[in-house]
Amino acid sequence: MSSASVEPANSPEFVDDRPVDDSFDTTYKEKQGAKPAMKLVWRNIILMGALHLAAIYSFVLVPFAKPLTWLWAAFCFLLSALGVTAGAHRLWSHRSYTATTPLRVFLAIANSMAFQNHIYEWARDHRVHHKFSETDADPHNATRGFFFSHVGWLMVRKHPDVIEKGSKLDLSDLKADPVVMLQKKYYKPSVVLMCFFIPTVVPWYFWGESLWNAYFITAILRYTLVLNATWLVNSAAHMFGNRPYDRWINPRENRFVAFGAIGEGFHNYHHTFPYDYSTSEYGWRGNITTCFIDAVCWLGLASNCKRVSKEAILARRRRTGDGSIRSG
Ligand code: ST9
Ligand code: ZN
Ligand code: ZN
Repeated sequence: MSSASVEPANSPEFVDDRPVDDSFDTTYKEKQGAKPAMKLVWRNIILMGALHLAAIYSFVLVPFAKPLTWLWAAFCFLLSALGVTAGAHRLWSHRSYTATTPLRVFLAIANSMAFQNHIYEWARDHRVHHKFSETDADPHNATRGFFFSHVGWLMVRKHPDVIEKGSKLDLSDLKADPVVMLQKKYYKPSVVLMCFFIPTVVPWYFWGESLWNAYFITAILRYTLVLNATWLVNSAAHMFGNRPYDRWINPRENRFVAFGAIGEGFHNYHHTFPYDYSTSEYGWRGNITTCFIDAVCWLGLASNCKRVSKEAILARRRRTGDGSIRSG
């Protein structure tokens, strides 16, 4: 595996030789005066409500399903989670490592299984989240409360500043990636196939599971669990936990979230060093996504993993951390 150590102090993030537009912008100031009224999107409220009711019903079916169906659901969880963590997040939003075309195709397919908006939209919203974190221009601004940052932001029209600031981001690297653009073009059919059809049909065809159980457990329940594990990064990991790297920002280290989100809950570290491919100081510990990226590097499918040096982490902890990590 090839890896590159990056110094954190004011270091720009690079796509090859160009910066990635995901660093916190200290110059942005929220507009003075009354905030625009919240506009509810009833279609999303109803669909999200129905999805969660169906997920609760799916729990009841779990004991009646075959053990192979449970394993398949766990596998689909992992695959769709990797499409978000190793794909949309660490590769496409932050360019924290480089991936070959076969790996990018795999991650884009896995990402469609997660059905969390296409990669282009996900990465654009995520860059604007890092750049304008906890302000009006942050799509899931956690200062608007747990519910808003968890799921509420998907049920209302965006604050105009999100769109205004987002439209000024440099997304040329995403536009230049044919895999990202192809997934964008065929997003709807790819979601029907990967998020719903394949998860449902495989248990029915290969081990005789009922289509009913397969649909509710491996499509609906698995999808809802991946969504909530992801959303907890925006809500819980912006509110609960320590801030060993930067006590002046909201994002926290939250091991519970890291477990559910296969390594993405070390959020104080991640907002301090967004270009680190591991999103954590601790490598493989609690971080299936880092294990995956290291494995694909070993296979020759990825390279150029950016990592912050131990010395730089220590210096940053001493300079801006909350002192919650004492050793080292
Ligand atoms: C979902 C996404 O769940 C989850 C993302 C989570 C992120 C987590 C990050 C944490 C770190 C990583 C951890 C990973 C952990 C994974 C663990 C796995 C186990 N800039 O959008 P519209 C433009 S999705 C620039 O309609 P409204 C836009 O292009 C779930 N431009 O805004 C468009 O322009 P045009 C499924 C922007 O009307 C126009 O504005 N999906 C930006 O305000 C209007 O766009 C859903 O539930 C921007 N940032 O509606 C709902 N944003 O017209 C999907 C927008 O020219 N979303 N524009 O094309 C929606 O229905 C709507 O977006 C809305 C807002 C109702 C939320
Ligand atoms: Zn965040
Ligand atoms: Zn990020």
